[in-house]
Amino acid sequence: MDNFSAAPDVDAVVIGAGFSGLYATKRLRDIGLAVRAFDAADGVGGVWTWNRYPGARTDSLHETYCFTFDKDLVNEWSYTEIHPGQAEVLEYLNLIADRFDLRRHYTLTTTVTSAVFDEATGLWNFLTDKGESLTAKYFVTGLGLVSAPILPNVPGLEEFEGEVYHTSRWPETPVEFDGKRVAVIGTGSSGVQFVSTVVDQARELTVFQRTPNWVAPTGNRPVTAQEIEEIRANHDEVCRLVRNHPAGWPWEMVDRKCVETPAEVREAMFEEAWEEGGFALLYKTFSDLSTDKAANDIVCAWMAKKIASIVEDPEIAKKLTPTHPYGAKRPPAADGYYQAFNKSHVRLVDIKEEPITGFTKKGIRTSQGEFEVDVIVMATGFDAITGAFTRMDIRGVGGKELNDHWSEGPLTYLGLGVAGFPNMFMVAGPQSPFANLPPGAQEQGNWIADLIVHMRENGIEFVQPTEQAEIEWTKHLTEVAESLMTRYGLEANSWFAGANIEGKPRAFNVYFGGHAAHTDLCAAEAAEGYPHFEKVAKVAELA
Ligand code: NA7
Repeated sequence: MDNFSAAPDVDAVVIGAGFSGLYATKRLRDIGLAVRAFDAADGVGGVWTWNRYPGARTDSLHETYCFTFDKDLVNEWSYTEIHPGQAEVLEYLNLIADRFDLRRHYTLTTTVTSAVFDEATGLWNFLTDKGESLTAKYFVTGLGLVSAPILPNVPGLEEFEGEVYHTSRWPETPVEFDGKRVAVIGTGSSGVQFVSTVVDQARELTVFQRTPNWVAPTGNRPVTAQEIEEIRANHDEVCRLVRNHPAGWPWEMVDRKCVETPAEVREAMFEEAWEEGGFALLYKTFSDLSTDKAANDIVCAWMAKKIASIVEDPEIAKKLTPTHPYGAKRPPAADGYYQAFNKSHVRLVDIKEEPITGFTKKGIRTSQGEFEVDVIVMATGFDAITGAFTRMDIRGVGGKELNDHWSEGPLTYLGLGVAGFPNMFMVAGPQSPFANLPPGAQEQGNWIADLIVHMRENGIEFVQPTEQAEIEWTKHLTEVAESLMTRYGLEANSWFAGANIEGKPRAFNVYFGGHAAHTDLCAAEAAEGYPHFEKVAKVAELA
């Protein structure tokens, strides 16, 4: 809905209607700004409007995959499952939009194609794909980490006569798989969730795997009434735990080393965490799995045995077993994924051995033959983190293109701002923490609103991080990623490192120092009066 058509110039433009954009819109509106917000989808919900594929659900835990700023809402709303499914998260985000009267700010089904800073006016000029242009003083992005989908770079897709879907562009009307021959390309979170969900519907299911993943079970189950009551009664404690956990999880960090623990003890702990599911194996067992390769080798050897114990054919088990460390790339979770490969109608195609060379009328051609199918599901992922930015035309001071500025990978300060792009702020943008998203979106939305209030109170018209701050942040972020298992991300085609796309700059796109450390750094930056930002009254004063 568009309430501002008579007066197109507003204080702030927000792009995105997921957790990040919705909360930023609310906060900016609450500090008195006139806000217009845009989203390409036809509804609010961000990634959850697009990723409707069967099996889509969070790996985050229900009590933390939500905002915490409104205690009444915390006491009124709860998800029904430990790992909420797509429909429920979408329902929650729609509730947020309604409850806080955010819809009136949004123009949906509209893509902002360019954002150009005009030095003459000191304003950002925006153009949309619907031909609208408007100006604003502040530009806030909530573009999402995984919003720019990619397809395999092989020819012939238009020749295929069956159905084709991308998991992130899933239709709203249900897709029937009963009795069909289904191909799935990709074994990231979307691929493994999809496979586990449709395996018993399809007549044949062929999984094309480029890189195997360590797939833990989810541990999903209904949330009990008693759990909801306890969470509400102890909500401050849940918030404290999330605030202090590197990944924004409601868990205390463990302080015990895998390499110092006897084999029987650690195996019992791995088993218990595996049963609990999701990220319990990574976060609830030992503190050195992410930092010490020797410790990581131990948990990987244990998981490899686990896969071998589930998958009956040793050759298939071997193909399904990753060679990269656990955590080098984003580990998915799904129930019954490995078990699916014991079914006679399920095939695994290792495309490192047998590359896909093209699509045909009837299916998929590899170097060794043709696979005839009725449906092709692309679970091939995204030009993650930076893609939604670099697909736009964003230009700052002096016409500087963001694409040029980021030609060797993203450069930001704290993931919040970019040198040369005054009054542009990012929520969950490149170089921000990779963690449970809603707590970070709330922290960062607050931080941006507080900075704008500070600007207003101090006669500051323009802010941007200094180039030096960007260089230091990028250096720190890289050192952190290189000190962890994420350093193996390049070999594992990790999108954390831009390595899932040929030709994309290899650079760490997210901060692995953790949600807690990042929140502390942001708080210190604000408390000290934003020392890493230039703060000026006139455009000409910007360095
Ligand atoms: P991901 O995690 O990027 O997974 C994409 C998968 O598709 C992954 O297995 C890729 O292999 C594979 N892929 C990508 N391009 C190709 C081509 N050209 N041919 C064959 N296979 C390919 O995306 P998801 O949607 O699963 O998950 C994204 C995030 O959303 C997830 O991590 C959560 O944070 C939520 P690769 O591993 O790159 O070799």
